Amino acid sequence: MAATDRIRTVLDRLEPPPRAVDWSLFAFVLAETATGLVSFTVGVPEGWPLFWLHRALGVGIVALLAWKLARVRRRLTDPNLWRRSTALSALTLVAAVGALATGTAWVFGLDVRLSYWTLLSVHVGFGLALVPLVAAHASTRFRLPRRVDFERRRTAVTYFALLAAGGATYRLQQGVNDALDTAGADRRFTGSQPREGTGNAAFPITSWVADDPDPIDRDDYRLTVDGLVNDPVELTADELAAGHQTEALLDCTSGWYTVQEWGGIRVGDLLDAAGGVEPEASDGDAPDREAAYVRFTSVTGYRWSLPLAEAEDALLATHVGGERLSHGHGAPARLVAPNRRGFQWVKWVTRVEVRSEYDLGQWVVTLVSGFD
Ligand SMILES: Nc1nc2c(c(=O)[nH]1)N[C@H]1C(S)=C(S)[C@@H](COP(=O)(O)O)O[C@H]1N2
Ligand SMILES: [Mo]
Repeated sequence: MAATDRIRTVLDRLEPPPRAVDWSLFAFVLAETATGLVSFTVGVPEGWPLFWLHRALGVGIVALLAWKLARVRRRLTDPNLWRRSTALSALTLVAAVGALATGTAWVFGLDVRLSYWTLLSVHVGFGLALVPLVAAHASTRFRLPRRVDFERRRTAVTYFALLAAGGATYRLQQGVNDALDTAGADRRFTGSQPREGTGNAAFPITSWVADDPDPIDRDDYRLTVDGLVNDPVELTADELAAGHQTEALLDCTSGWYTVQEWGGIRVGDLLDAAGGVEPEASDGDAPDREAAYVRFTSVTGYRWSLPLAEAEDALLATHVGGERLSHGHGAPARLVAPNRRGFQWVKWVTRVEVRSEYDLGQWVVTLVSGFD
């Protein structure tokens, strides 16, 4: 028996009931969206299972989609069966295939770039478009899931097999990358591809949505350090170029990473320059505001906070690879936050503020800053 026939037999045997396939597709797409979005916030290697789950679910979707298409094919190919909702179905299919194809191509190291848009950004675009499309598509043919569709033991086996096959496929794929030495072989656990070299020119300038300020005049520039510190100060660009060096890896969610030697001032030293963090009240009355976070705000309003201890070890960088930071990379000063994803490395920092509260608003501000 040919290999493809064998795969087909296994697939036929595992095929869940139609309604289970439909609802599973819905659930898998939601799970892909969740794992995909959450993965954007993960920069430490211990987070790898999340990325694997995302890939395994993707392979699962391929199988589910194959079953589904085998069943409904004629509704798409036979004009007599076309309904109003057929266009929506076709669009949903396009988005699904687009997301799967770009995700797969990315894993193999295909590196097509449109300015700073990588194939991974296109993958994210298809994925985000898919959510409302799948929801609308499901509502045109809404049928509640029934217990019987999911009750058979074989269905449970199917899902286990789908995820296992997903993981195995991905493992196999890594072997192919290594053997053929594709660009995909150098990817980090986050999926990001390397950008080699040192200094400003070695890596792309990436702004998260619309942040694009005018260059900051170095002589006029002042960094404000305030909030829960003893003596708020303003520092010049020269005062920030304190010569503290640290090697750190910048990993952008659009799919690239670079390792650079960054120079500047340790944030702990910066806070010392502002008289240190306000001490807890030692007398009877408990402090109502206890220093817990440090917030870094850009001239554009873009901002991110780090927990105090982590922030103290972070760097406010004025230099990269021995060169003064270029405007695009955040001159006069940008945050270097090791183990955090690139979008948290605030550029053009003009204010460093010690705060007591977590800043929920930063999640929105990073998306909308720069829009007038
Ligand atoms: N103020 C501001 N800082 C920002 C951004 C932004 O849009 N505005 N983009 C972030 C993103 S998404 C990344 S990956 C890094 C990229 O840094 P680079 O442009 O120096 O490569 O900066 C981060 N800092
Ligand atoms: Mo990024």
